[in-house]
Amino acid sequence: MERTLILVKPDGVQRGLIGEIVSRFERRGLKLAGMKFMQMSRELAEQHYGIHKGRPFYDALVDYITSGPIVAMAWEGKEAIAAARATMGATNPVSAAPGTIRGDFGMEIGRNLVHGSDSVENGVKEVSLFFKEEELVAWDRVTDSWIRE
Ligand code: D4T
Repeated sequence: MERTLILVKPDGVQRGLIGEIVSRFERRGLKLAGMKFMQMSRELAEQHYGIHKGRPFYDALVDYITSGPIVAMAWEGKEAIAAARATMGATNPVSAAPGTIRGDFGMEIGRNLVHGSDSVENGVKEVSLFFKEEELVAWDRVTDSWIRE
């Protein structure tokens, strides 16, 4: 069972797309384990995007992600990382397929609406950066046998 950290970034919140974005993951069949509405501090943003430090877009990326509130979520399930990334679409929304979140709502790489963890290891790391273990909920979903074999 994998976990992925999904963020509705500040542009998604400001544009009134929280419900739309959450519903894409929900309807797909991923299972919600944690959710919070918050504003990222610069310190958290620098930890979260530490891997990009030194790249030309880094400062703009940290400014953007800290510029307004976000929704942080932990979604889980078998192959949650790949399923979530397919639901989000390519990093640059102009190249993202129609039907994906970025392909339906985005026009700029620096305003790409959502974040999703890119590997199982990063899923574990990123979820623990945003959530304490006791903030994550283990629950039985009555529809699971209709979603999973
Ligand atoms: P995130 O991390 O936001 O889910 O995006 P991706 O996983 O799809 O893409 P990434 O790590 O390669 O990039 C992180 C973040 O930086 C922005 N970015 C990226 C940018 O503004 N300009 C760029 O040239 C690149 C490569 C977009 C996503």
